Amino acid sequence: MRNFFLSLEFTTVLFVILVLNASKHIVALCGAGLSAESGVPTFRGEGGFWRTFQATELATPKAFEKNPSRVWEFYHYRRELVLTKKPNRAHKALVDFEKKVLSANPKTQTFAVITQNVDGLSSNIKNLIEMHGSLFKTRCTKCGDRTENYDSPIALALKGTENSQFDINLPIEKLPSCSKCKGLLRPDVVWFGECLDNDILMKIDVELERCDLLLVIGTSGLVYPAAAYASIVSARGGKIAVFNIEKTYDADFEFIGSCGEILGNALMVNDGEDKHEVV
Ligand code: BV8
Ligand code: ZN
Repeated sequence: MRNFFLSLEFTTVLFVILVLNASKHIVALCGAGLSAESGVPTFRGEGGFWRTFQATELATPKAFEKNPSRVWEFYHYRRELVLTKKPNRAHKALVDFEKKVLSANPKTQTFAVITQNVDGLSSNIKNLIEMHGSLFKTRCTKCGDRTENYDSPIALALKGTENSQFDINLPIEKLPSCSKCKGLLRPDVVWFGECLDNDILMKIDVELERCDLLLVIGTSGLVYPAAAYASIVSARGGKIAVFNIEKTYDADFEFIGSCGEILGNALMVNDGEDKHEVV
């Protein structure tokens, strides 16, 4: 451990001693960059495009109303892609850090993970808030039933559409339907222009209210309400530490690099061995 500690950059040592160990209520706010190393495309990178559409164009109630088949082809494509992916070292670092906080005796800290990602790759975290929902949950547009669903494909008619560059325009009756009322299902994610669930907003408020250290990991900070959380925490005197391959927010601590590379060190959960693949 001593040699490992000595190998750490000075800023990391300062961060650990002055901030990480001294903080009581730590929150990690995560974005697409957290899953980049797992091979999940981010929104802003070239992965932000699907067929000829901007991802943000299709993640709207209007797009679903206008062409539910196209939107389901889009979500089917992302489900099938993510089903082939695994959590990476950055996901593991957050899981290991939570274990450390929960097993500390006496318990001196709390830790929560708020993710904007809908890929489910942080599901090993206990205190997890998936603020924008999940690709693997559906909601019935008729009876409102919400269900977890990992079927592949989620509807037979969607099989193979993930490789097509053109719209398939499936009829509604061929799209995912509700097991309770046969109504049309939609992905249980928050679309642009839609409000977040109240219980999610309340849980987030509780964590932000007491947060004295916000770890901002792999997010461009352009989508609200998540984009406002760093300024909310720093306005309350909390510290901000950013982990990103490029400069995004003004922060108390900026760790520039791939979060898979740098997060484990900064959270002191790397045992010095650099394991790429997380089983
Ligand atoms: C709402 C689910 C009430 C669906 C998503 C105030 C001002 C202006 C606009 C608004 C505002 N309030 C509300 C809005 C409207 C809108 C909004 O914010 N628009 C933006 C575009 C300006 N917000 C909403 O509509 C929200 N609802 O506020 O309701 C309301 C409504 C209307 C008007 C007022 C109030 C709902 C937003 C949720 C939308 N759903 N996802 C789906 O996924 O299909 S958002 C989706 O996009 C993601 O969840 C995420 O939130 C966002 C993408 O951002 P990132 O995750 O940060 O990804 P990005 O690619 O941008 O960046 C990746 C970063 O990682 C980069 O910085 C990169 O450098 C870095 N990186 C890459 N690789 C690595 C790395 N870092 C480290 N390591 C690496 N290896
Ligand atoms: Zn239903």
